[in-house]
Amino acid sequence: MARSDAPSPPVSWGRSRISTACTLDCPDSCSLQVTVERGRIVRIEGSHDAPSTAGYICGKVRRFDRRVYSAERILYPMRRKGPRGHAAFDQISWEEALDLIVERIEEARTRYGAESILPYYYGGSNGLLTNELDDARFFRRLGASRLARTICAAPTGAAAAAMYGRMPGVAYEDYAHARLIVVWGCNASASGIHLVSHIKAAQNAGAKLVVVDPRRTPLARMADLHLPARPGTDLPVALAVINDLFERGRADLGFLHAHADGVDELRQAAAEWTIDRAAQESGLDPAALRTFAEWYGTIAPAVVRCGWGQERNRNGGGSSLAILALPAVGGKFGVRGGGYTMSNSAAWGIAQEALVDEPSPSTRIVNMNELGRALTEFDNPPVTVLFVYNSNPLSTAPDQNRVREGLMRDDLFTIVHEQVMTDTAVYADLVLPATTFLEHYDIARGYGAYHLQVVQPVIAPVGEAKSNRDLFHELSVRFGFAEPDDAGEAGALIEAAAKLPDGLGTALLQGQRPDPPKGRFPVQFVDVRPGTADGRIKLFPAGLTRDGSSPYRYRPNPGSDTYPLSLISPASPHTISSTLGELRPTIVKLKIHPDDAAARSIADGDPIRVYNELGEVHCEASVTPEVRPGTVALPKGLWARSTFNGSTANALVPQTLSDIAGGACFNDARVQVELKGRH
Ligand SMILES: Nc1nc2c(c(=O)[nH]1)N[C@H]1C(S)=C(S)[C@@H](COP(=O)(O)OP(=O)(O)OC[C@H]3O[C@@H](n4cnc5c(=O)[nH]c(N)nc54)[C@H](O)[C@@H]3O)O[C@H]1N2
Ligand SMILES: Nc1nc2c(c(=O)[nH]1)N[C@H]1C(S)=C(S)[C@@H](COP(=O)(O)OP(=O)(O)OC[C@H]3O[C@@H](n4cnc5c(=O)[nH]c(N)nc54)[C@H](O)[C@@H]3O)O[C@H]1N2
Ligand SMILES: [Mo]
Repeated sequence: MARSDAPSPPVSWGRSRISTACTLDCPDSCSLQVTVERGRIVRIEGSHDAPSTAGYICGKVRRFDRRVYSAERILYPMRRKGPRGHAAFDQISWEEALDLIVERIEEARTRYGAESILPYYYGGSNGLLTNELDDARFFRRLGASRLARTICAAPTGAAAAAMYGRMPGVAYEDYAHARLIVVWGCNASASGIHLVSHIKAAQNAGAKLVVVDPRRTPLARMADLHLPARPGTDLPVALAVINDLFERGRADLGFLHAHADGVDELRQAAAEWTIDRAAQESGLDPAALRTFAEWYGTIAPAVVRCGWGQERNRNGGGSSLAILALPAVGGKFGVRGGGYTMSNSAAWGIAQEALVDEPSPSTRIVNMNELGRALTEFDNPPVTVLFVYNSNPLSTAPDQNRVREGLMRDDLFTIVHEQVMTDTAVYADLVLPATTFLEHYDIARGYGAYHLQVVQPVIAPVGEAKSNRDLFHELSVRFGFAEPDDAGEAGALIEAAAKLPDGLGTALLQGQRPDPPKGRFPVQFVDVRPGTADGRIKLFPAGLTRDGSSPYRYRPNPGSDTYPLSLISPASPHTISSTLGELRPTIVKLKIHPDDAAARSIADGDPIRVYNELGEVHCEASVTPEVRPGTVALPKGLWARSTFNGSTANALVPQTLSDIAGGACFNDARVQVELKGRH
């Protein structure tokens, strides 16, 4: 089908430099300058357009042309031939592909009802136009099952919303003003590099750095104090500091009285966690934890960078609440460089719902962390059409073997809209080519850095790739949900911009990069305040836990003798989730502490088997004190090609949910490791 409604791409046969922005799932949302020669990308650089990008970007995006022009790029629609999972496909036209989608969806609707259709999508493209816009309108009109988007940031998001109404956080640049910086479960050196230089600058100016992380991350190596708490034990650690603040008279009772509810309940919940008891539970040196409490109680301005590594376990909601409560109890707000940083995406006041502008039906909600269960157990109705885009669930969702089992079902029709032949796409019945952020319009909103930027195509779509917007718009037209229009993607950009609050859209379309309404360097409790209903901090929010229990109830992971090691799988500097994992074909190394390796006669570089009741990963060992004893680490987002047996960390991750908000428990896995003969 001709791209009749496509914008004319800015192809120039000379050399041009085009300003745009990155929409990968990363807090930094960098501004880019892309050099294009004769319609081909030759250089991708960070620009100064967005001030926090400061002219530099990560190596992944600098070489993103490797994905754009990859030999594994999906160039046209393809239909499966031969058995599932064998990666054998026939090229078909877009016309045939869209016909097939209509046919399969109509069939599913007639036979089982529209709830048997499940959209599965997440962070591949973090822009406002490629993520819950035309796609959401389409699936809502269809009456498909709804996806609970819980795979990331569900516990932290629910905690920050309940306690502070998503108050914007301390800007990266303002870390320079802090005297104490606490980085809690965040590996910014990989996961959002622009924070690091500000932390270094603050340290050079005399600030102290505390890092709470079971791994000796690059920041932990630079830290004045590294607290390698066992995974999943942050709740007792944070409550012990809170308890210590109250006990030593260092809690800011005046501030709490004026601005917070639930103070007594929080104090009571914290009372059982003495420093010694929390240190025992988390495997920390009590003296080190005491030092942390001492510093937090006496140094200001103090800022906490609350990361996502700490939320991915059964206590992730409670720990997020307790960590975020620290600045309130310690009286750290109200000064530049004091407070916390969590997600800053709410600072713009942009409600995606307002952009979608289509009521949500009250259809079945499927928690995306339970995709394996949904595909193999749900029967009322079963999932019969799975529509995957912006996501690579076979790599990124828990319980990989169950997800694979589901994808192998004969009676499931799987559609995957993708850029490259991912592990998930290999199992599709229908593969559709998707544009990258260098080939379509979008609006990028940072969730760390305070950036809001227009994304524009720098090259024409590669092959027959279509953007999410074009795909779902065309499907909507076929189903009679939308009128054909000639405005195309650029029109969609203008339409969405018009719905943005506070003149943001006009500014964007005029080529500006507007600041958030309250400024780019908001001081908490000066420029920005809690967005809770009454503007007060809710230190003991109700209604968050499934069973009605206290949000601060600690649930120890009992582990077992069979599977004594704790497995974590955090962000790798080489991929964004699984995006770009195709470029890492080398066999991965499990990080294991020398004591744990010695006990298993494992030497550095040995082939090993990492296993539990859910699956096994065959890889190699990296024996290193970088991980604490009892904890082993694999990177998140690996592709099957990175291990000997094609299974990755998620083959070992259970489909269990966190205490609040149904979050994923990636860092709650327990495993055993053994030496394995060479392959
Ligand atoms: N290069 C790169 N950048 C990324 C991503 C990527 O995959 N690669 N992913 C993006 C996305 S989707 C997200 S959500 C963010 C995530 O960015 P981060 O907030 O940095 O989250 P993680 O990488 O999951 O984990 C951070 C740290 O938490 C530690 N950790 C694990 N379990 C625990 C625990 O129980 N307690 C504590 N205190 N620490 C723990 C890990 O060792 C790790 O060093 O990064 C974004 N940026
Ligand atoms: N073991 C373990 N697993 C984890 C985590 C962990 O800490 N440990 N972290 C989790 C986290 S934080 C997250 S956010 C999730 C992320 O999980 P996913 O959302 O699955 O993220 P990606 O792996 O980056 O896959 C996104 C896919 O979208 C595609 N894509 C990009 N742009 C577009 C577009 O415009 N249109 C279409 N159709 N496709 C596009 C990309 O090519 C890519 O293959 O992973 C989670 N998985
Ligand atoms: Mo994430």
